[in-house]
Amino acid sequence: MDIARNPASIPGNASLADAAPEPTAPDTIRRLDYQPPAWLVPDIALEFDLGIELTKVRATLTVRQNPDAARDQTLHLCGDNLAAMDLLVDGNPAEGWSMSGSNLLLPLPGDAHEVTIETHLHPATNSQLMGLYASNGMLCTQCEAEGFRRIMFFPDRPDVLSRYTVRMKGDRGAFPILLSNGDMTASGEDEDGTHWAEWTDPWPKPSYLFALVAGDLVARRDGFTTMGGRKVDLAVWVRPGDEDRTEHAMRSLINSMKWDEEVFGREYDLDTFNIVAVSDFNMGAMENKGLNIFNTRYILADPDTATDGDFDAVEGVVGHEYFHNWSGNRVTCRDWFQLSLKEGFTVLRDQMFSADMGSEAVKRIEDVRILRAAQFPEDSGPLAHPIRPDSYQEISNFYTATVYNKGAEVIRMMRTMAGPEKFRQGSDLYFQRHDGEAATCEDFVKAMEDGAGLDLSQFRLWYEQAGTPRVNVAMTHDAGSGKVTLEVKQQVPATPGQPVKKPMPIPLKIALFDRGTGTHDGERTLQITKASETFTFGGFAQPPVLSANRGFSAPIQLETEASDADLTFLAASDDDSFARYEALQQLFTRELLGATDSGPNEPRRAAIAEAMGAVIDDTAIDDMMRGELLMLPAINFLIELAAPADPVALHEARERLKAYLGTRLRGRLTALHDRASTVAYSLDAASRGARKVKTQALILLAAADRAETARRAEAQYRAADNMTDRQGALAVMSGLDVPARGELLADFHARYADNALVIDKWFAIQASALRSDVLDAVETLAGHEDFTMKNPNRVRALYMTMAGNPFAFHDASGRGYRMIADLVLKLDPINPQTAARFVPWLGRWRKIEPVRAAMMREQLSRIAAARSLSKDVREQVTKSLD
Ligand code: 0A1
Ligand code: ZN
Repeated sequence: MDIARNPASIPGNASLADAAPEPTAPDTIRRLDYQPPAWLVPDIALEFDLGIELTKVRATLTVRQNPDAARDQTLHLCGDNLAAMDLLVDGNPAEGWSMSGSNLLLPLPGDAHEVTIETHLHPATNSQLMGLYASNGMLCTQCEAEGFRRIMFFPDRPDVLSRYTVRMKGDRGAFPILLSNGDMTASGEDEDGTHWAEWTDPWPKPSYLFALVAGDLVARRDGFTTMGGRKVDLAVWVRPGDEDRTEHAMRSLINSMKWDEEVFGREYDLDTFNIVAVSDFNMGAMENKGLNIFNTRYILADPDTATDGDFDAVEGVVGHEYFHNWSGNRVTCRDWFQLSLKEGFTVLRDQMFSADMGSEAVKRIEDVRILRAAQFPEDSGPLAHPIRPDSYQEISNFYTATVYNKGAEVIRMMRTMAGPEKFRQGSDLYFQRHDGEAATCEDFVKAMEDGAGLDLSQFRLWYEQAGTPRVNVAMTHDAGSGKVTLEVKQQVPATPGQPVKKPMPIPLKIALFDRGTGTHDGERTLQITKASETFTFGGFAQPPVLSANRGFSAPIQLETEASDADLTFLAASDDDSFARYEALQQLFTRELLGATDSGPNEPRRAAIAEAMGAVIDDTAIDDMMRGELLMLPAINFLIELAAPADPVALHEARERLKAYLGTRLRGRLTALHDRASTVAYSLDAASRGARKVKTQALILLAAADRAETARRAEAQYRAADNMTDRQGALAVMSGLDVPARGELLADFHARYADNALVIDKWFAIQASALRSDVLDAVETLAGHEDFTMKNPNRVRALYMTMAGNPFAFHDASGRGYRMIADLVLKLDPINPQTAARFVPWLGRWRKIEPVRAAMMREQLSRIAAARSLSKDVREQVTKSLD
């Protein structure tokens, strides 16, 4: 560092002490305040002198006035926890600069300049995992959404696109591999034991897509030739020893590249595509241009250590990040309010990809289950926001199930309305119109209107209004005329800041079944646009059975007046597999919600057992679907429907129903488990399906006969040649009070002691146990030598699992709530982004019966009263208390 050129020491300039931000209330950023940037940065050259303790970064920014913005002679550069150690304009010491909070303001006299800045970073102490940080001896970056400002002063906003050249040098022994975006254009060795590499990314990109990785890594390599003939070198980089667990990730990458060409016509655009797996990561993965960085959990998979669900997650996330190359990178977001532009669309794309790689029907059910478990509670709670939010304090809090999963549902509805071919024309037009731009959700909708030929004027409400619409369909039949009338009413609930809502346009797929023949006269899509409207159909001598929201054509809460008999009919005969699943789920839900008030409904329980028996016997469905149909609704979904709920009463009703079904169907479930146990391990659907039904059978049997099922589960555990069977058996065992339980948990730990991802499972299995001592176990595990607050996967394995376990979290003593509040307070100074993700669990107090609700609120107030809180946690806690 050249002290003389450190602006902090230049008289007349603000000193670094002045740069410390004032502790003020967090500012609210508003969508409608958007202004284009006054300055653009067409080029940036970055030089890194790498070290775990100290990394020096020198940036040269070519800046020029933006002709499309109001003129401003001051260049606003964002910074976060940075000091400029050197600051030059056109090669001369900068003059008149100042700090505004942590940002740097630099007056510039002309239209175009070259600005040079040096910063010093301390990766080893960066526990937030944003910006440049150290993980297991390697260096890596995370810049979305606002991490680049922790590396370099920069207009860190997604509408400033630059061409990056990155030169990095570092110790050859510590950092043998040096990676950044784009393609490597030069490299060399120096005599002092260091080496260097230069990477050039020809595609202009926003700073959030910048990435750098340096460390001791090994690669699985492969290649892909694009439809245009470009030969792309592919590499999946992991720590030495992990390379044998990267085959599935590489296969998923190649499948994604091919699929995006075939289904969306999108081709890859560099000669290199690198993926790096890191064990300390706040989220799932990151789509940095040409250098995707992943949480190890979404890369490493082999049969011994990863479940079938883990394999699917790897495929889905590898696909998701790859698809961002177009939906996110080539066309990026103008501002962070447009996040769903890239995330909603990319989730839809990864869902379609996974459906094409496996079973479309099963994938749809899984996706709806996730939506209901994660997004519906968000949409009806204090943190509800539209898929395109109007304001935020901390953008990290808006990487939500609403922006991602509901965002995908909204685009899926456009696809349903347009049909696949027209939808493709719309997406082609979107990519063609906006390639190289930072676009808005409105741009996407307009391209869909123009390209797919849709009128989306009312549909734009899906971007504006939060809340899950409630739709009620009442059917009447007139025997004389043979007419069926559907009266459809909708209501969108009030959400924070949106007390009054307009009716939404809803594409509702329906079919009217003839009870006698078990068939229907064709599926129809009703276009609902009003608060109340009727639809009439002729030709029905008998009242038909209504099958509605088939394929979950709209993300709504549907209420119908279907009788138990209608639901039993649909559960047995509907030709739409989602609707069949849904009919069974509704029967379960009715029974479980009713049972907490008036005890079990005998005829309904018997009907459910019969329907489940039919599912077990049905040779027309495969085991993957069978496993899905045998699953009872999650408690967290039931809480939504029962609000205000007594979660433990719901849990008990659910256990009683499981015990009833396990007893009534014991013979068939045992036979199913026996039959499935003979199927050899492979990754094909039949073998995966067999493993799925095995675990579902054990879950139901365990509620009926603990001792016998414990023997069966122990045998499955001991005989297992794969993680799906082993984890499934152990999860069942861990809920039982049998001597083998402790032994198997110890065996599992010893067997996988050096595999962090499997040790995460060991923590999670224990935190998910439906046992009265589960909170004691969580407390003990928090003191275990393998537990650390520094690793988000480990924290989530223990505490996110506990928060999602209603039996633990909603313990009548309030201890579960206290433990989550303690965690938030302890984690916040270490990793605010991850800490903030625990707050919404406490924020659901309005859904819970008053005694527990008061205790949940009390814990929120306790967090709110803490002397210093991050912006992340502060925003979530304040909103949750309102
Ligand atoms: N764009 C990524 C998600 C992501 C967002 C923020 C992060 O910061 C820690 C990391 C990843 C995706 O959708 O995959
Ligand atoms: Zn994404």
